[in-house]
Amino acid sequence: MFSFFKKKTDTTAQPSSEASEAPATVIETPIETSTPVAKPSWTERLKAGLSKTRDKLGKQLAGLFGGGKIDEDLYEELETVLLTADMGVDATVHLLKDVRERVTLKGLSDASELKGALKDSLSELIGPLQQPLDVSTKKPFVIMMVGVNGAGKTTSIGKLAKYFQSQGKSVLLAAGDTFRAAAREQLMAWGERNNVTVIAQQSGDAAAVCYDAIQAATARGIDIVLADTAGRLPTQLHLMEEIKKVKRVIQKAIPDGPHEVMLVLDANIGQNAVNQVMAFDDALGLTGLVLTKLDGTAKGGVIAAIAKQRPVPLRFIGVGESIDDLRPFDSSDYIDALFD
Ligand SMILES: Nc1nc2c(ncn2[C@@H]2O[C@H](COP(=O)(O)OP(=O)(O)OP(=O)(O)O)[C@@H](O)[C@H]2O)c(=O)[nH]1
Ligand SMILES: [Mg+2]
Repeated sequence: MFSFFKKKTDTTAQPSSEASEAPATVIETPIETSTPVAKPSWTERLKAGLSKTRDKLGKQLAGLFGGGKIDEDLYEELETVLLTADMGVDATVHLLKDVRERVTLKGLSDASELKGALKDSLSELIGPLQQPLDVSTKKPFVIMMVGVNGAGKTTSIGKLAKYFQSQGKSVLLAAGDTFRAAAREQLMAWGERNNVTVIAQQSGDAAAVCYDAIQAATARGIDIVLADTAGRLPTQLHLMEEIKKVKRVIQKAIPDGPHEVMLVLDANIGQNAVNQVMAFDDALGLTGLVLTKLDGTAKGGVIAAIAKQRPVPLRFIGVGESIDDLRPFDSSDYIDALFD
C-alpha cells in the first residue's frame, strides 16, 4: 500500500545521539491529493461522540433532577453519579460542595433546579481548561506530541494538520516515531491526505528527525511543525529520558522551542489519564492536552478530574476516527453536549 513512499527511502543507518552532529537522511513527500467529505456539523458529531457518556450520566442525572426535594439522599446519589462518570474523588468533592453552596445561595429547594447549579459548577471547574492554542506567536511554531502507545498521537497530528491548513497555515510533519516500523508510513499516509510534506528518516533517532524538520521548516518559511514521537509509558524511564532528549535537541534547532508540548490522552482510560498528565508534566513541562476517543467512552467526566488535579490547558478533543473529528475544546459546548 505504501510502495510509493518506499521507493524514496534511504537505508543509511544513523547511529547518532545528538541531531546537530548527524544530519538526517531526509525522505520528503510533497503530495497533491485531498479528500473532501460531506459530514454532519461538529456540534452534531460532538453530541453523537459523547452519546455514551451522556446516556449514562444524563440518564442518571435525569433521574435525580426529575423532581422532589433537594435532600441528603439526593446529594449522595449525585456523588455516586459523578464518581461513575470518572470525575474522580477530588473533583466530585469539589463539585458537591460548590453545588451545595449554589443551592443555599439561590435558595433552591426542588431537585429539578439542581441541574442548572451542577452545570454552573462544572462550567466554573472546567472552563479554565479552555485555552485555545495560538500558533501565530512563533514561526515555525513547533508542536511536540507525546503520550502512551495508541493514545492517538499520529492520527491527531493528521487531523491537526488539516485543521491548521484550514486556517491558512502551512504545516510540516516530523516522523519522530522511529521505534515502530509502520509509524513512518502511517504519518506519510496522513501527510498524503493533508497535502503536507513529511520529514522522515529510514532509521536514526527521533531527535535527529525533529531537528531536521525544524531546519527545513525554518528554511521554507513554514508556519507549523508537528512532531510525532513514539508511544511510551511514564514508567519506562529510559524512554522518558529519550523524550527529554528530543525536547533538548528541538531547543538546539529553535532555542525557545518546542512552543507546545502536547500530551495526547485516550479518554477510555478514565482516571489513569490524570496520572499520565502528572507524569508527563513532571518530565517535560506540558503546555497542552489532546483528549481523544471521547466517542468510545462513558467516561467523559475525566476532564473534570484533570481540571481539579492538574489543570493543563485542554487544547483539542477528539470524537471519532475521521479527519474532521478533532476540534478545539469548548467547555460550554462540551457541557451542553453532556447534559442536553
Ligand atoms: N474512535 C476514535 N478512535 C480514535 C480517535 N483518535 C484516534 N483513534 C484511533 O486510535 C488508534 C491509535 O491511534 P494512533 O494515532 O496510531 O495512536 P498513537 O498514539 O500514534 O500510537 P503509537 O504510535 O503506537 O504510540 C487508531 O486506530 C486511531 O484511528 C478518536 O478520537 N476516536
Ligand atoms: Mg503513532
